[in-house]
Parts: sequence; structure tokens; C-alpha cells
Amino acid sequence: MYKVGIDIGGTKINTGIFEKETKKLVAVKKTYVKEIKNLSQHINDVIKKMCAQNDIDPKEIISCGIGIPGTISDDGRRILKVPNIDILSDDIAKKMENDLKVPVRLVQDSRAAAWGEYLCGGGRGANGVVCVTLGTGIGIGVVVDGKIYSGALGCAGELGHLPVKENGRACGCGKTGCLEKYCAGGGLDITARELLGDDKTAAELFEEAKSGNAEAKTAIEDAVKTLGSGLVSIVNLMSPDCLLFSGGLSEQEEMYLNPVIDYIKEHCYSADKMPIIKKAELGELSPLYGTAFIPMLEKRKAILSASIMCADILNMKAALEEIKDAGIEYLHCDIMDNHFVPNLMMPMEFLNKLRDASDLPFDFHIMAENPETVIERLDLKKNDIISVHYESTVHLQKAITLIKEKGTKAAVAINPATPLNVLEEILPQLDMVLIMSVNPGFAGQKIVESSFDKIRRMRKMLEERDLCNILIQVDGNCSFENVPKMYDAGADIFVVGTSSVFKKGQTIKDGAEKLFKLL
Ligand code: S6P
Ligand code: MG
Repeated sequence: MYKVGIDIGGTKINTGIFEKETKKLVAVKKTYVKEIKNLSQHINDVIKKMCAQNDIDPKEIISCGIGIPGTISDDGRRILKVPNIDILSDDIAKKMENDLKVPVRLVQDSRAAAWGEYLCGGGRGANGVVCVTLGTGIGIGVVVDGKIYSGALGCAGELGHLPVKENGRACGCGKTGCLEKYCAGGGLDITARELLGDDKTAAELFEEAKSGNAEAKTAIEDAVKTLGSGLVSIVNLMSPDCLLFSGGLSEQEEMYLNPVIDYIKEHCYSADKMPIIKKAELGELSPLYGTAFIPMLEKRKAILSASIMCADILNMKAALEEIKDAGIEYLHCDIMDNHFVPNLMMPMEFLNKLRDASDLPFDFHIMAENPETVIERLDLKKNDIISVHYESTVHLQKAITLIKEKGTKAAVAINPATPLNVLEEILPQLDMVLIMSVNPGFAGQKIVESSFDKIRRMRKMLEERDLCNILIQVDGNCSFENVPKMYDAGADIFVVGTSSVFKKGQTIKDGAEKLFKLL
């Protein structure tokens, strides 16, 4: 299996194909674009050509990450702001997904570079990696404790847009006097034009300084100090153990990179240890590694919740131990009142006994009229989930607020005939949606076939609303045959009962193992 990483710049597109397991880069190609009407089609053609040249079956490509020099929505699907290039359309991820037929996610390119270096380059083994890309602009990617840090508002690392001069040079971000307009390649190009003449570039500014032009030398020294001081603030704020430099301008080692590093070392606050400060190891390939392996494109985790009403009630203690041992993460506790559903199940006293016998979180599924009174009586712990049926109360929002006040996770369950649009208003307040794939009340029922499509539509609804943090649970006939299809449709948590882990003639552990292998 293969993963594709793409890095889109002002004029160039770098495309890499990686082996999924070994993270080995098996093919890389640089293409140049000026004005491309159909960028998605262009990239798709490049990938196809690369596959043909390297004997790769395109069907073996399982995902594609794209690095963008701008701000991206949390779910990696939309471009929010791109200061410097105009070849990108908002729906590039969607178009690429339609063309490639695999999941596609966007990531800010400097974050991708930091992630690539953290995984496979100079940041391996570090806990806090800051990677500074010195290119036409300045981008900073931050990795903390194994996670890309984006900040609460998604704009972490935008040091390039630190104001360093009042009423200074105009910047693509819409403001003036930004640090990158003085210290990045594009900024030094402007300095070169101002000092040496209209057709001059940053490269010539460095040449002039090397051959003794005092003005050029001072201009570069000023840029070193400005950049160095900005980076000291990053080091003092984040206290990383590794600070890396990549991008074209970092090749100017003698006159630029090394003095910047010296400045940081001289001025940053340190107690007993200094961060490692050096050039990134993967060069222009670091964003490719980072985009191909962004966590968002890793497989969704499949979670099992064991339906306690299906366990052997006479050997419950042993069953609870086996459930935990099998890697099942929740105890699904059905509460039925013989009104909302035609069955009666799990008295409070029994649930409390279960609580004492297992430290797994509970996944309460309330199938009762007046669910609010049931919620009030539950013995709850922080990581529990409570699902209330949409059909069981006219005061759904009140019930969800009550669950939240109890400090647990809140979910709404819907019956097979209930349409998804009833969730529209309440969705942002939820941690999970429970899709019933049988009519509630009994274990061992036949699946309602339309459930697969319902899960698919639910996943789409969450994606369109940037609500992918909400989990989708399915309850009813989560069998060995159905769970993989439910997972592919977009479900995360599977209530496992008589059709899989509690099937006769096999242990709970064997059943769970079999399911995990299928996913
Ligand atoms: C049924 C209840 C469920 C069942 C579970 C049984 O209304 O809400 O949680 O216990 O679905 O699973 P199975 O595999 O027997 O269908
Ligand atoms: Mg249930």
C-alpha cells in the first residue's frame, strides 16, 4: 500500500509516493505551474504517470495529503486563508477526493515540514519540535508531545506576520511591516532592489555582502537580528528541545543561518539545557513526508462497546474481566422501561454492582420515557457516555444539557425510521450520535439494511459541518460481516452483542480479536 504527499508552492508542485509501512519514498516528481485551471486534474495526471513509471498499481494508493502555504480548517478539508498564491480553489480537497477516490486532507505546509522532520528527519526522538521554513515567506510548524500544534484558533506559528516595522512593507496577509517582508527570501529580494537596483535579488544581496559591500552587509545583519529576536520569543515561549531550519534561505549558512542560530543561543532564556538548533535533515522533502503521513489520514480507530445484556449473567465477573482483556473499551448498558421499548432491562442495583466490578467506562443506552429521571439516578464517572433517544423526550436539549452538567459525554440515539435531519440543531452539543441499526428492545435481530447508507450520510453531515470530533456509534447486529461495512461507511463505535463477541461457541476475546483483524 502507498500514501501520496503533495507540497504546493507558488509555482512548483512536489509530489511524493511513499510506501505505507516503511515510510520509504519510492517516487518523487517536481512539476511547475503558472496558471492551472484544473489543479486537481493536473495532480491526478502526475500521480498516474508516476505510478506507471514506478510500476505501482494506482489502486494501492490509500490516501493523499496536500501541503498548502496557508491556513486550513481543523478537519483538513478547506482552505481558510492563503496570503501569497492564487492558483488554489477552496474545494481542492473535495475535487482531489473525487478524482483520486481516496481520502484527501490539507495541512499547512510548514506544519507538514515540522511533522515530516519529527517522524523521519532531524526531529526524531524529540518531544517539542519547532521547524522554521525560511522560503519566500517564513512558516513555523510546531509538534508538541507527538501532536501537530495548531493553536485554539488554528493560526499557531505565524511568526512571519509579526509586525517589526511601523507602516512598513505591505504584506500578502493584508497588514504591513511583517517580519517575513524583511527576513524571508521575498523580503530580502525587496531589500536587494532597494539597495542595489530594480533587477536585483536576495542571492545578489548575499554576493555583494560577501564581496565587501558594507550596506549589503549591514542590511543582512539587521535581518539576522530581527529574525533571531523573533525566534528567541518562540524558544522562550515554547521551550522546544529541537529547533530546525529548512527552506531555500537556510542554504545561506555562513551569512544568514549560522548567525541567526548564534543570536538565538546568545539571547534565549535557558535553565540547564539548550534546545538542539540545526538545519532540518530532509531538505525540501520534509513537507512531503509530513503531508503523506499526517495523523488525520491515519486509519480511524475502531472502538468496541460490549452489550452487557448479551453477557452470561451468571458468570458476569469473569465476563467483565474477559471484556477488558479483549481490548473492548466500553460496557454498553441498555436501560429499557417496557414503555418506550417492549422489554425491561437492567435495574439500577445491577448497574451499580457492575460499576464496582469493572473500571471500564459505561456507555448507557437509555431506552425509556422520561430519560431525564433515569439520568438523575445513574452512578456516573467522567468518561461515561449517555445516549438518550430523540424519540423518547420532547425536551431533548434539556436532557443533553443535564448530561453535560453531570460531566459525562452526551449522545442522541435515533431509531431506524428517524431521519438524520432531526439532529441538525442539537449536533454541536453532542459527543456521539447513536444510530440504531435494529429497532431497539432486543438482541439478536436482523439488521435494517438502510443503516449502512444512514451511517454514510451521518459521516458526511459531520464532515460538512466541521464536527468530525463527534463519534458515530452503531447498535444492532454488529456482526463480523456488518462491522467492516459500518466502519467503511464512517462509524467509530460498535455495540457488540450476540452477533459477534457474545456468539456461542467462542470466547469474548476471540470474537473481539476477529473483529479487530477485519478492520
Ligand atoms: C437492543 C439493544 C442493543 C443490543 C445489541 C445486541 O435494543 O439496544 O444494545 O443489546 O444490539 O447486539 P446483537 O449482536 O445481538 O444484535
Ligand atoms: Mg443498546
